[in-house]
Amino acid sequence: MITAAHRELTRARPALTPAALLALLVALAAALWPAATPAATAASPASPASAPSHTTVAGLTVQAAWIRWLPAELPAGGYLTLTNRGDRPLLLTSASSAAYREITLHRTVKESGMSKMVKVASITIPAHSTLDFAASGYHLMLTHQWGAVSPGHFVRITLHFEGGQAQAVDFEVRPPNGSAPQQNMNGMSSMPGMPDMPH
Ligand SMILES: [Cu+2]
Repeated sequence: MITAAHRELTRARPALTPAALLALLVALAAALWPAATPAATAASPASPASAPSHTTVAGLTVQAAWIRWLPAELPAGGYLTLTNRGDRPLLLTSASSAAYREITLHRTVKESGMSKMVKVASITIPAHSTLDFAASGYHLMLTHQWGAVSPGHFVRITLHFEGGQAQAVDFEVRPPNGSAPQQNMNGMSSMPGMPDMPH
């Protein structure tokens, strides 16, 4: 059909100018693009915020980074322990990954005896202190998974701190029960009901 149209055009205008040819090619590309889009999206690690950054933040130590994976592409929770050996507080302001389209900083709070998750703008790790996300009620809420993420994999997430510093962290993906030697209990108590929670 495209070939026929092209022939038609060629016949109608024997003197097809380079400009007209270019316009035709652009139109052709546009017509073909939608079909190519899903595959391109699935394979593409490019999200505006996920430019790989392997910078390390001075004085920061990362331990026990893991993700509670849930089936059916339900939102997953990311947990880790951050130690700030520096003299200034570190302010975690966002996180990004090629594996998830959206990552938000969440805290589980109790309200009228019910626990619910609230979005927080930042998480502070005071100078010379350790913050265990699970124990403190924090988690990274990972939504809109891109591509294959399943238990046994590692997912790289970049933590962005105030002042432009970034730290890439590899999170171990674990099954819904956590199977986590240390974080299991805390993680379990902070996540039930998660899929029903409004965001
Ligand atoms: Cu959450």
